[in-house]
Amino acid sequence: EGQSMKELLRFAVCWWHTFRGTGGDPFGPGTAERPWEDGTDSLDMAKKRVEVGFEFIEKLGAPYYCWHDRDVAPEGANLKETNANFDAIAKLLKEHQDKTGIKCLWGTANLFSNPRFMHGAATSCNADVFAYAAAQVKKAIEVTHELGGENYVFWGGREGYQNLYNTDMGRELDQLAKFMHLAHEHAKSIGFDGQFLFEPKPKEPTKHQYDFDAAACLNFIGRNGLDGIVKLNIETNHATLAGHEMMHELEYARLHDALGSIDANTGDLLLGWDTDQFPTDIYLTTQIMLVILKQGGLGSGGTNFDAKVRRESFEPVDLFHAHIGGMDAFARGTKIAAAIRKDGVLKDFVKDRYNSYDTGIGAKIESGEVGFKELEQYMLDKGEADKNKSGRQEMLENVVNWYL
Ligand code: GLO
Ligand code: NI
Ligand code: NI
Ligand code: NI
Repeated sequence: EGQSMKELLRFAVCWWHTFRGTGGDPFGPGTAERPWEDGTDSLDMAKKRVEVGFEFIEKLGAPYYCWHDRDVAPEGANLKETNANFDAIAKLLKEHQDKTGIKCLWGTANLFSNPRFMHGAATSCNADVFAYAAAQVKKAIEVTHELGGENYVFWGGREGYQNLYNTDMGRELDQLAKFMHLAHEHAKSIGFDGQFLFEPKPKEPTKHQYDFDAAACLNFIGRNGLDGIVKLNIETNHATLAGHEMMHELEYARLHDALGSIDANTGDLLLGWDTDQFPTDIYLTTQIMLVILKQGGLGSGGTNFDAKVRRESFEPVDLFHAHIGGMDAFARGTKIAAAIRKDGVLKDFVKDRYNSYDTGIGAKIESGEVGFKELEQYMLDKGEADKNKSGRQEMLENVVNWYL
């Protein structure tokens, strides 16, 4: 549809799973063989990972990468040291970007791992923690800007609560809104015009996440004057944890002009948590691409593989196979989605399904010229609603034709 697949998909490799993933889970330590790792979180190790990481992304041929501050650079003894570590790594990342042409799709701050965030970050009951989170996000936005990042993500890992008896929800929501406005002000002041993105996710880690799903985020955005300032980064496994299909979340975001980017992965039907598996299901990628093509692409967003190899996949080469499989599934899904759009059957069917709004009482509802009184009179005169307007038979025939 006028865009090359590369321009459209804008694949990104995520730093955290790909280069920091160990295969550890709550029941046991890491299993992954990562020959370059020395088992420390030192600055030297972080530098080594930049070499390995860029070699990997370049060999894979992915145009973008994404990071959290703490997966690229280690935390120091205090904020000053932490920022100095980050600066040293940012310089190295920039050199590698310039050398390879690989670009930063987005940066973000990890406001969920350190114990200081146990009661939240922006929504913490402790003002010192709010200040720390602000300082951390300030720095992460600045580094994203230095690296030419095209977006900046906020996944509110600890922005939620467990129990309302000890939580002032109204106050926490206001704090989060204040935090977002301060972040926006700072971004403007340094000339960073990358898109801010919320990443909705329910249940993990807090019971009641304020950013539960696209609808919850959009309500928060609209209510707090953040329209357009914050769009959404939609992740498949988060959609399914919220009880939605990925396609629903994407379309809901798109209709609100808020579909910014995607975290491409998939969940597991039988496992109830965010398993972050690589997407290989062509039906899933077709659905995703139907919405993305309808929007005409993701703009500054992209397709970030927020995905990890299984605990049993311990050899480094598995990281290549996994990404290639994901890219292939998206390429095939794109072709199928483009073909579905080109033959127009689905579009015509949907149009046909609502055609009772083209004339008669439907047209009057559309134009707003009737109220409840007139609608009641219409039904009183008519007696019974005509239910057979769905074009269901033609739809079934067309679906059968596609599968044949
Ligand atoms: C966790 C999220 C996470 C985000 C990233 C941005 O479930 O998917 O990986 O994508 O942390 O903060
Ligand atoms: Ni994610
Ligand atoms: Ni996730
Ligand atoms: Ni994730």
